[in-house]
Amino acid sequence: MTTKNLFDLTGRTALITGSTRGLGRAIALGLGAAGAALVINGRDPEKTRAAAQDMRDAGLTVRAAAFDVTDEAAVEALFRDLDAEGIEIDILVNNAGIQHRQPMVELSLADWQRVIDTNLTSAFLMGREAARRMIPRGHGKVINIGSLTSELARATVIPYTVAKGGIRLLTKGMAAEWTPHGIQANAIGPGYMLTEMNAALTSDPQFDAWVKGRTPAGRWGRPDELVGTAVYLASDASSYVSGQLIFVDGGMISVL
Ligand code: GCO
Repeated sequence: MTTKNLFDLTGRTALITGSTRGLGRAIALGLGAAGAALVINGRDPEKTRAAAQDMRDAGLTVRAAAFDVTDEAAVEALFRDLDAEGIEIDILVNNAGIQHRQPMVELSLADWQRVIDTNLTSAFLMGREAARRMIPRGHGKVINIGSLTSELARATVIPYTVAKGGIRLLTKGMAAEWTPHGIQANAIGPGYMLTEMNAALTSDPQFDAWVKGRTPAGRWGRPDELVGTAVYLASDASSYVSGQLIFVDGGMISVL
């Protein structure tokens, strides 16, 4: 196999949760450009349909899948539908996530649970269904989207921090149980990226200055800067890599 082919995803199908916008959309476009057929997801049917059409207009093979990744029955139904359509998921990217910025002493249980369910439990629900099908096939890729907060806490985003910390260990758990079956489970830890979710931060001059000062690269990251790592972890190039969390953060996690 040539080095170029190592990263070729032709003939593979990737399901990316939360891929109508932001990091998920960028990762989906990147995996598609590497040859993968795509199943893209969002909660809103119209936004998911529109995003899928945009990607088709760009020449990609795309199936829209609008469902709530926190709803166990909806996740199970989605995979049953894919089974019925003969669509086998080779690559699962657990990207769906929300943010909620509030000090813990003011935080409601409902908001805590909502963040944990969306950012962590969904990865379990999606991973379980995908692995049930990957294990008999003897191969598969799971890529979970973590965060700098998979390692370090930031005040006012503790449910997110806890969920992303859980993603780090869930990834190791998936590796422990599924690598023996030919599946590699890894995670990507994005740094401070230019996304809608971070709009309140990028528009705050003080926070913007902090990110630029705290990051060796001296800037926010672009969503497309995750694509190389995503293609690597989705491809044969990472066939002996499992349980890892790779930070794509301009060096932020590595410096004081
Ligand atoms: C925040 C941000 C972060 C980033 C990212 C950093 O409020 O601190 O939303 O959580 O999005 O997760 O890695």
